[in-house]
Amino acid sequence: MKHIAIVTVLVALLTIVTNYFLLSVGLLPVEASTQATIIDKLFNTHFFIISFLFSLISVFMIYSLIVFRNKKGQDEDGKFVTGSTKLEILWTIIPLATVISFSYLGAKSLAETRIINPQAMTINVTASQWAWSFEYPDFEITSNTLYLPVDNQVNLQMTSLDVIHSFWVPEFRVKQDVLPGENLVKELRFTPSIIGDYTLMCAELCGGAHAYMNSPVKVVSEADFQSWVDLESKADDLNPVQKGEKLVKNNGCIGCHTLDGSASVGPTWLGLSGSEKSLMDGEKIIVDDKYLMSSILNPNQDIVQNFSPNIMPSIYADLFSKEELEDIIAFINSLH
Ligand code: HEC
Ligand SMILES: [Cu+2]
Repeated sequence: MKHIAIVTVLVALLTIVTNYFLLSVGLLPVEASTQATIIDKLFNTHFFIISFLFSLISVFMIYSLIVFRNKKGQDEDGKFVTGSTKLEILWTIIPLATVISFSYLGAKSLAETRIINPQAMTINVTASQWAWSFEYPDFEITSNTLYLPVDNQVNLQMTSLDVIHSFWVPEFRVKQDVLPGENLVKELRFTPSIIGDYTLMCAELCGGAHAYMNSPVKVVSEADFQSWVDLESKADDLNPVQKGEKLVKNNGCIGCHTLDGSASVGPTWLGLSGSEKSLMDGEKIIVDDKYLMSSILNPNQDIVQNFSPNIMPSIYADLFSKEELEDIIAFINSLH
């Protein structure tokens, strides 16, 4: 009985210490959505159970190793113990009850994170290799930064143009795979609760530049959101270069092309126009508007040396109007 009392005290102490360590080591980033609070409650319960099980096993093991060691000169066989029905019933019922209560807690929390607010703002999210684009149908705005008004539920309607991607902002805790296919729209709802800058990451390995498939997320006050909407809605007054810049940033080109001369999946656009380029078939050309236009419309026609064919999507002929293509080319021409 003395041993059981000592072990119980040791298990309790080690559980508290381990749990304190797990909570203070900063495993989870800040809780920045109402859903995060619900999910972290689950996480914290798990941390506690993990600490308890860890302590239970290691204390029993180490205590037995030390206290019940063979004394010097003691070499007879140990006591022979057959099964204990009492113990076996106990260690079946306790884990079973634990697992069942967790499934209840899990289902309840999942339902809580999915409560629908009919006033939620809808945003259409499009993922592609390797960029995110956000369309706000209420305001006719398309952006490559996800702007969210604080304390308002958003309803993301998400689809992919190519492969499976996954929407994940660690601070919001919720995550949703984004699937390709005409009618495969995936929904994700959450309510950001802390004003600040976050990063959206793709959480599904989706090809060469997957690791760079990040987008800024800005949670702002209601007033700041309104002024952003007003500013973006004036986009019609932009000149062609500014329009082109918006188009390339909103349509994923920057996932593969850089604007600062550094290498990426595709050639950089800095100093592109007017430069001499070697193509894969050995031909040399001077980059002009005509070449740029055909590079965007038929990416597999002229392949730039040292770059791979069949990487740049052939979807832009359908995606852009002639005017938009000219804006894009004006923007590329402005990069010197
Ligand atoms: C998935 C990656 C990817 C995306 C997205 C992409 N490109 Fe490309 N792009 C490439 C690659 C790789 C090349 C080089 C091979 C070739 O010539 O097709 C290229 C070549 C080009 C060239 C010729 C460049 C040169 O140096 O001669 C232009 C212009 C271009 N892309 C424009 C665009 C525009 C505009 C968009 C967005 C509307 C875009 N690309 C989106 C990968 C991409
Ligand atoms: Cu991705």
